[in-house]
Amino acid sequence: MQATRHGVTIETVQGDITRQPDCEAIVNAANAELRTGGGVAGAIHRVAGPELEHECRPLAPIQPGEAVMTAGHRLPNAHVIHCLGPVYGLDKPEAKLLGDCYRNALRLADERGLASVAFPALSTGAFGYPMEEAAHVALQTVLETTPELHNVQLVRFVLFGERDLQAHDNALSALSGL
Ligand code: AR6
Repeated sequence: MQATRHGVTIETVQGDITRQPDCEAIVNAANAELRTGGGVAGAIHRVAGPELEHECRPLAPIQPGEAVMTAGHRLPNAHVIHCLGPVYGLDKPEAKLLGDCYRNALRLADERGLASVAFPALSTGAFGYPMEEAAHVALQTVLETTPELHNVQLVRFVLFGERDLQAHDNALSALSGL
């Protein structure tokens, strides 16, 4: 599904975040130490190679809601934006912290002049955020941030499963009036 607001196209696809060669940056569902891990972080670090952890070391630790940028190393993307999502039920208020991740990642990409960013569904795996609630926060935040973006023209949500894609499509159509 696709919607365009203020010159920014927001799209949802099913796939793997490490296989988005047409995006200048991909977003990592990071841990505070910016080390490799399970899920998205494991997949990104595996493809990027050990140079990514090396570059991350002086940037850690990060706080929930924060975003930092590195190079993509052996990934097909020039940049990785590392976000620490909230742990559901622990880091509060969850919705504010999850929204901060999307807002801060988009602002960082825009400041660096990037045109395209791909996000996974932050916090919805190991961190336990329910998919429907997380999809609503993610889409709402991206839609709200579009008026302030000068360089970013494409925001892609890359969802692992069919139901995850459906949750994001539902949120996008409800929020954008599609
Ligand atoms: N591409 C797209 N989505 C994926 C991929 C992939 N390759 N792999 C998993 N997902 P998670 P979190 C989905 O756990 O909840 C890590 O161990 C997955 O199905 O990666 O923010 C870190 O080290 C889920 O819907 O991120 C942290 O400690 C979503 O991506 C912690 O987990 C996010 O799942 C971060 O937890």
